Amino acid sequence: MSDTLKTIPEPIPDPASVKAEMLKIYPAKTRKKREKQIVLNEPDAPPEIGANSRTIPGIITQRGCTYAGCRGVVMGPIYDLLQITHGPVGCGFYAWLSRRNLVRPAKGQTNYLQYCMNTDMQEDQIIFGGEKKLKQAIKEAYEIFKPKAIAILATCPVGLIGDDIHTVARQMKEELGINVMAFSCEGYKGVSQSAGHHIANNGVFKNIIGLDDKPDEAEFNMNILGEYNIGGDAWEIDALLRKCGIHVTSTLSGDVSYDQVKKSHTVMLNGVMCHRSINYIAEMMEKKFGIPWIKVNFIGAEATAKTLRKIAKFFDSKKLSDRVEEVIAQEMIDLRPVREEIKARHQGKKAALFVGGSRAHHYQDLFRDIGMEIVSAGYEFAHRDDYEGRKVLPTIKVDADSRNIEELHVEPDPARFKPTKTPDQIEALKAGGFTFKDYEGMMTEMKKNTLVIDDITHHEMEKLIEIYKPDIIGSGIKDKFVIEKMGVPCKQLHSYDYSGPYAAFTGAVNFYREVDRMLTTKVWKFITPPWEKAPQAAAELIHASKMGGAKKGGETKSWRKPAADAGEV
Ligand code: CFM
Repeated sequence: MSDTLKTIPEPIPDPASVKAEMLKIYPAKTRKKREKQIVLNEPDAPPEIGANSRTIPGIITQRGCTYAGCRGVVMGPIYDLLQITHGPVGCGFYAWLSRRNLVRPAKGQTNYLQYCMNTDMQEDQIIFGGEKKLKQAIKEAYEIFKPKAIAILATCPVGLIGDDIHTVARQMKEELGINVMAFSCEGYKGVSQSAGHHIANNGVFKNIIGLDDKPDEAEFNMNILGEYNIGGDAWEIDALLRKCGIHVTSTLSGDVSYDQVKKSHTVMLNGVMCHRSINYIAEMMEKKFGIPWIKVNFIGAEATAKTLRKIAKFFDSKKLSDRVEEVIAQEMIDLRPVREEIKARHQGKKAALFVGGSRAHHYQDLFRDIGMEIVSAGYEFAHRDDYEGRKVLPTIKVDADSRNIEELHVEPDPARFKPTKTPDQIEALKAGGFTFKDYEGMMTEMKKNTLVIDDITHHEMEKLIEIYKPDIIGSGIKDKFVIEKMGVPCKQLHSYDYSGPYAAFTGAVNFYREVDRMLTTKVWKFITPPWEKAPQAAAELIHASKMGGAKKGGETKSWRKPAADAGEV
């Protein structure tokens, strides 16, 4: 990247003063914490960012809970594993199809995704314990569905009252003769859904992976880890790899069956899409079975081409490399004209991204494909390595919240540790510039001085919009309407609302068109952003925050108030 490219063009306000403006309104303690979570980027030597720490009470965060990360994210898409939420019905409902992790089970295969299985915990169970009801629910579910396996997922009250779901699972496993596993993924277990990913990774690794040693017959056989088939993304990736001659045994966890997960240790390579949610399984599979993992990214045309070439290089086959080049060339024939046409309309426009633990990085490529600038980005719950790169892993302090989550001790399997590559082959690949376990993080690919904001608050988002006036924001449902009421289109990048897929080449074209549609629609002209409705109030707010922030019992005047009563600061 050249130096001129790394510097933000002139019209964008100075990020240091934007940061100061965002922080001004906070009480000292909050400001001190948030200060560490908002940094000015330095791509060559990313500065340390505060991440994976507790959200301050009272701040409006976009984060979800540990149960959501375990039940909703990693476990949810395994479609024929019967999953019972032990807890109140609201938690069960929350994990019921809201994420759009689509499935297309083959004929005759079971699909439990359309059900919402829940113990419907009531006051009675909170006082006298819920184990009896849980056992009843498992028996009832077994009698009706006769599933291959059952997972029990804990919600907050389960941990608070001390229900022993692991003993229940053991007893039921013996009684029913099927695999029954329990996940202590109470919502409060960690600071965000990230802890839930780790708990799910541990559970899947201990209880499912390795149960079937028979590999699929394929010359080039791999898993895609950390891909959840939102809006059909995994289908695009699978179809593209198939075109190249690469077989995917298991996509963890997107449109995947329990039986596929059981044999996912029989592949030659793991490609990690979302590093945040699944790096644990990738690491453990490498240690136990000798399967190397590499970072892949199928979001964006250039990123997809780069990933295909990287996979081909790993398999070290001329036939595969030639085929990959042919496929890329073919796909680009369709993609290029659409991209160029849309790029001409939106070159230089500004985007900001605040999503989860990987998409705020991956989707930058898609916006750059059509010539757009990323003015600011951040994750909701990622760790420092997702921002600064895996090289910082040894320097990350393990706090009490992280210590809460079990670290499995994994040894090479005496019979099944069969490395795909010899140490010499690995060294030769590395010498040629190939990188294993290589996630470099979001910051190395962002421009110098762009604002990187972890766990952004609504207040900071509003400030960001007011000052930067981005043309589009990629974010989630919790802030989508706040953003759109300010006159800025928001591309919902979690479930994609109603659209997608956005992965691979076909998905990229869908995304370019969607962004084009959102940026060119005239609807935004009918919305008067608050600062135009009450410019006086906006000016006063800025003045008030310069003078030290909150006034009158902690209440601060906001430009959100109608102009009529916005005068008495
Ligand atoms: Fe990984 Fe995800 Fe994400 Fe994630 Fe998620 Fe998601 Fe996400 Mo929503 S696993 S970290 S916990 S890519 S549900 S499919 S979109 S926040 S950026």
